Amino acid sequence: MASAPSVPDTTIKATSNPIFTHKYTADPAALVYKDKVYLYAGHDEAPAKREGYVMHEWLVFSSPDMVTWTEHQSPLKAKDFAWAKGEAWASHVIERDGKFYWYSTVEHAAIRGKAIGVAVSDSPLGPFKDARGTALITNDMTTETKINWNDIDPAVFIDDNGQAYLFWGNTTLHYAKLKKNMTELDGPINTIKLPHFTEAPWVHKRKDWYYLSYAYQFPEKTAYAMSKNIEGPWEYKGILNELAGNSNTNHQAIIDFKGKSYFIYHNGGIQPEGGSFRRSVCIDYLDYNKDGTMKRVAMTSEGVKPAK
Ligand code: FUB
Repeated sequence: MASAPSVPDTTIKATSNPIFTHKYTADPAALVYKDKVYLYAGHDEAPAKREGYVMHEWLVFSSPDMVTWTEHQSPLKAKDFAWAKGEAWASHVIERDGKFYWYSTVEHAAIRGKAIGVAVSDSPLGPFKDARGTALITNDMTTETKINWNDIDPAVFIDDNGQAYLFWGNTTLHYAKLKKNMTELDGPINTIKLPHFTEAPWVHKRKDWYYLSYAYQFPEKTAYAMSKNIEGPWEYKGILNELAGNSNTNHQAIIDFKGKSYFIYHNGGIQPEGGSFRRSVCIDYLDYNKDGTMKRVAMTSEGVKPAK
């Protein structure tokens, strides 16, 4: 692996998949804001051959065209949440009224298990700071499974009427309304049942359809469901992406940018040391059928062309 560029603000041309080869990147979440895409990723730092995640911080990259990326200074670390022990697992950043909210999975220091925190900033590039001083979701708030990593992988969606929702989970998929301040739940925690749900929910809307994509089975493929209502019922629609090479997890973000749709995911494609704990973000096009269903993603080595 090439040595890491010095950040902040190093420019990278991503002319093939994986898009970054100077460091391992996982669990992509993407935000389109004004005329740029902001790509947030976990940083896989496990040494070669080590089995198990080593993840201390998240990374942020921005691009005007999906190919030329600027890497910025890491804007958030797991330990920026004073109540967290560490472990910067999957996250999601969303904008509301000019503020940027970063929902993050971390290991709680005092309450057994994973938890979800929220950090806030005036800029998509940070600096971000803990918005609550406490976790938004802790393991003791959900009791369907005995595992302690079921409260992970936040995905936030703001519906057309302004109501925000937090989706999250491993093994069991949950959602709850968020207050307008984006930092408190606004009602009960609900459960959604989908075939072979593992983790990594992502919600998006196109025309009058809501889409809920997620990591399916283990090793993970990506599957999805559709609904006419954000609160369901959700109808399972099948596999969206096959196993991504050399990684037992997958984790997708879906965006539209400059007239095209994109599927952003990770694989273990950097050789010789890439794998399930040294993952790499990739981008391919996403296409829809006339009835609104999504075509299965064609993962490519070439990746995407500059968006105009
Ligand atoms: O990166 C750690 C965990 O692996 C994420 O939270 C899951 O989505 C899976 O990708």
